[in-house]
Amino acid sequence: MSAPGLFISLEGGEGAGKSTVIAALHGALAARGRDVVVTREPGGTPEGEAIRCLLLDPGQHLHPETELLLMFAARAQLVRDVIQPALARGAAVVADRFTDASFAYQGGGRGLDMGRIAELERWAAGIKPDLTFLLDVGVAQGLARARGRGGEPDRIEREREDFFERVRAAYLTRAAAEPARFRVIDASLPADAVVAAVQSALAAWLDAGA
Ligand code: Z5A
Repeated sequence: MSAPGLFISLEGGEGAGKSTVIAALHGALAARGRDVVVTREPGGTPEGEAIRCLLLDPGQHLHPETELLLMFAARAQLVRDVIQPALARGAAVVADRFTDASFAYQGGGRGLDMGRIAELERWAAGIKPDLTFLLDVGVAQGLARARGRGGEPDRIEREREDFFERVRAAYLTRAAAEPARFRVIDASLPADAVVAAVQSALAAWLDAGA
């Protein structure tokens, strides 16, 4: 019998360092013999990547409701085409963002009703991660890192600092409300310390019988 699937998500604001941590999570799970599938949102399927281009294009003017529905449209496709089939065959899915991002950015950042987002979560996504790492870093520090990467900021990266402060607050509120699912990691630390904290929390969770 194959091992049951594991669904792990990674969340955080700008410059939290998700890319480095994803690679470490992949390595740690593969070292335990897991088949690992990494996804990203918005995107992760051909249809979702097309939606991502629209969402991040600075030339688009999207209403908050449009933005929310497009996030869920891409997610609905990803869940059905990639995540559910992977979990069904016993893989570990590592998601670079999932529905918590919609609560944080569209709920916290844009001020949309959290109850409406919860309805979409039930209907369009239909699943929740088993474990969520929230990489938490102060907004100014995260934005400085993201800007240090160079390149033109996308449509959402062009938001003001107060938007990202609301995003961060909404993430922390969700983490406090669901302590069994969330692990909040201090992402202000150097990258190797962040990776070590995530690996240790993952090992503890797996060893506890996840
Ligand atoms: N969004 C939304 O609004 N609603 C939703 O439902 C979903 C998403 C799913 C695209 O997401 C946008 O969509 C995003 C949220 C929104 N908007 N914004 N803004 P994304 O995940 O594709 O984009 P992102 O958040 O901008 O991710 P990213 O650019 O890949 O960031 P990251 O992975 O967290 O950061 P990084 O590239 O790993 O690190 C940034 C830089 O900092 C880089 O140069 C690193 O070398 C450096 N770094 C990383 N960690 C450290 C540490 N610990 N110390 C020092 N320097 C570091």
